[in-house]
Amino acid sequence: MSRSDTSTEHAPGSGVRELDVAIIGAGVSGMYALYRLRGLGLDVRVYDQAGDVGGTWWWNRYPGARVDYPGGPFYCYTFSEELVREWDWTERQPDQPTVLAYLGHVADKFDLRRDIQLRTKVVAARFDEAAQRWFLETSEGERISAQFLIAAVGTLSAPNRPDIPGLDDFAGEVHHTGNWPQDRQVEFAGKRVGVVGTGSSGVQIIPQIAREAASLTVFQRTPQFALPGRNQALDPALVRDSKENWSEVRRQIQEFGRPSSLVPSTRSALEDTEEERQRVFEEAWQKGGVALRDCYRDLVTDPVANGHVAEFVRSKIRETVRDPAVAEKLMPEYYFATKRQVMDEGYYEVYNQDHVTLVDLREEPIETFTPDGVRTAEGEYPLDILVLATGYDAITGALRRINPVGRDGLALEDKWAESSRTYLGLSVVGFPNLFLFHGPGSPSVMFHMFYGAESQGDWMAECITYMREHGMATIEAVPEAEEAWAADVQALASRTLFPQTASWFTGANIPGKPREFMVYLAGPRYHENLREVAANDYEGFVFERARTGADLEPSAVRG
Ligand code: NA7
Repeated sequence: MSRSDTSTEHAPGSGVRELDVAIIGAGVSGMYALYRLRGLGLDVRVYDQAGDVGGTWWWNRYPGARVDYPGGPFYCYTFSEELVREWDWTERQPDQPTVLAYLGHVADKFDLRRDIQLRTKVVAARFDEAAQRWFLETSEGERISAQFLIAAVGTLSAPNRPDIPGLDDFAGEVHHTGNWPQDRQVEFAGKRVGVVGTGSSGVQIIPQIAREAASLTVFQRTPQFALPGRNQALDPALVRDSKENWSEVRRQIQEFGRPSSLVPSTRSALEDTEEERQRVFEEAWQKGGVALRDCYRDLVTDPVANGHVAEFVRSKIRETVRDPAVAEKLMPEYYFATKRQVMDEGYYEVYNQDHVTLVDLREEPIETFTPDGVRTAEGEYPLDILVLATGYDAITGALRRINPVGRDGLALEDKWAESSRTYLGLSVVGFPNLFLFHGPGSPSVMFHMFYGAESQGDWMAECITYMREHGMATIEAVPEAEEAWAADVQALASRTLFPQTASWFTGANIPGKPREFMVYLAGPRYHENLREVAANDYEGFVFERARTGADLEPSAVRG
């Protein structure tokens, strides 16, 4: 964009809304950023395409959706003890309506809604170098100029609709789990239903559909290691104690990403005899949740240890599924727990029901969808409803779809064509004054997501305050810092088995996406790093003073 264009866009009376900070996304991170930055007296506004706050929890309202981690009563914001005390979690794995109600409560409690604009999609974002500001356009035709742009767009929010021949010709209902109808129940009763995908969403919805449908056909590409969630009512004593000792719980979350009662064992699986290992595995299996993944320290780092636990789970699948041929199709082959751990409530048992069919796409690929259903090399599967539980263009997808344009006309899509580089998982060279929540190279989905949002949000708030105190207009990471950070992310990952598995952690589920591990695996160290970078005057960043006259001077921090 030329400078003359810019001056027209930002001229007073040109219909451009001026903000200090524009935030995209009203989920967990976006709401925290609004709360925190508005507390500094900044003029902040959040834009979200959804009909209410809640982000991923607003969109994912398919039957069976619940927290896929035994998180209750710890799956929540940690910053406000008052908030902790007034909300009563009742289940170990809270369900979607409960989490959504909680997030709605947070929005009301902190009076966030007045600065959240719903049903508004940000369709374009570009950095205006002359003005040192971001310029946005929305689906509602609005134009916004903001000194800072914060992408709180979610890690699992850009649905992956697979490119399967004939999909658009299918005449029945098609629903993606991540974009479930908001205004009505999907009626499965008496219907012939097909599900593509057996990740967390598929494994959660399949038993629910099996309960109602006339027939259910599951199209499986990769068998999963699903662990029994054993969701249950929370012990009231645990809830009470955690409320009473919240500052200690918060300290543990900060240190370990979870309360210390859930911290993995420090013992190696190879220190134990086979008999002892089986006892430990069995005990963890009965406990449910991720206890099995955490019962030894080296299950995701040592291939031999991993082999032991993988074989244990396979034996459980064989015990549960009565037809040995079906059980064989369900045998996972990748390294245990190197895809996002799936938690089930009666998933394997579903395959003992006569009206449920498992189609192994490795042996029997889909040739095409037809108006009536699916055709594979082996036959036809007539369907009334198709559920796509096919996941997401994870971690980078939502922001890539907005495709912000930074300095020198650099589009994020091009910047990230080969590698989704960031500095600290929250800043990108070439994109001044853009901050990311849970970006690639941050601990994101492998640490406490609420705490992570608070820590990053606090960092952003302190950074903006620092800039205003020092009269700086822009901040941008330097290439050397970005390079070093990317190397650190990969070095940490290479000590584990994660990079060896095709998963959404590595971008392998999306054709053409760079193949690299996208999560920073040392959560506690990450948050330490953020604090150190700030304490060292934002090491790894460069600042620029305001270039032109008084109209471009940043407004003073109020309050
Ligand atoms: P996931 O975990 O990415 O699972 C998606 C599933 O869909 C997985 O089984 C995929 O097989 C399958 N898939 C994707 N594309 C296709 C095509 N083209 N054909 C057949 N099968 C396909 O997404 P979820 O929504 O289940 O879970 C995402 C996160 O949300 C989860 O981790 C929780 O944190 C909540 P694949 O394994 O790629 O071979």
